[in-house]
Amino acid sequence: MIVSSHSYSERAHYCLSPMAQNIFQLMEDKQTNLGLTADITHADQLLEIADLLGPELCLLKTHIDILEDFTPDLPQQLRKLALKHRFILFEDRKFADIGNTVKLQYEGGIYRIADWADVVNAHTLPGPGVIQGLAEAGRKKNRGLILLAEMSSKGNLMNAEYTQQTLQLAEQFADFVIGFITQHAVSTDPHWLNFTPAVKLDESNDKFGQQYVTPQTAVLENGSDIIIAGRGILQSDNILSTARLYREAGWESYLRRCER
Ligand code: S5P
Repeated sequence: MIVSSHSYSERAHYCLSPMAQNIFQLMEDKQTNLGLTADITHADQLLEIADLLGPELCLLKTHIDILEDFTPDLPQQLRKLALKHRFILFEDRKFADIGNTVKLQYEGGIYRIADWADVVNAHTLPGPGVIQGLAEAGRKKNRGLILLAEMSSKGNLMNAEYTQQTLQLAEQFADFVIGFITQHAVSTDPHWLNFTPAVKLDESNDKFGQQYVTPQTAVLENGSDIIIAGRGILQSDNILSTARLYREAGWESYLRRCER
């Protein structure tokens, strides 16, 4: 796959989705392509980290359902921080059901995800209905959807054909789908955002088969646009200085890619 050497702001012009446009522009303006996966189980700690690391990030990825002490006002506090530091809120919900069900899960329940998450993600296994259901709730709020095209976990079942079929589904909903969770750029089309989780400065695995790549490999070799790091930052001694290292590594790699 030939990786796009266009700048993020150039790529913003190709987007049909206002959310994708916004993310490309935000990255260029703020000079960061770093996302943080905030797999944190207590609200006060989540808010504290979001406030501390917010200036370094283009995106904060949450798993809202792992919080031990969720309260309905928490999402609004996260939104305030997202506004203060200018980052995108991505709820990593991985919807994977029929359209009617995912719409209910997206809009309702105790989390009311559609009210606060700028972007969410979904598996394409159920077919186009999962996207249609989410789009019915998300389009009117100008939200964006990311499709899982490749996963980082060892032994996952997403083969090359699945990834290509996911791209084809995305193309049918290009005003709402903004890109992919993927380990490699899925298309040469410049408007798709490639989000890569499982990024770590030292390549390693965890005991459950998580497989990490470095920021350099992700951006320069694999064509990632947004690197998303979690434990690599959160388990370090000084999370702010570590986040800055990740930010630098991601941004340098992007600049080098643009020079190609
Ligand atoms: O393929 C994937 C897709 C996702 S969204 N592999 C992943 O690890 N993720 C998510 O990224 C996962 O749910 C977790 O929130 C994060 C990885 O965290 P880390 O601590 O291993 O960096």
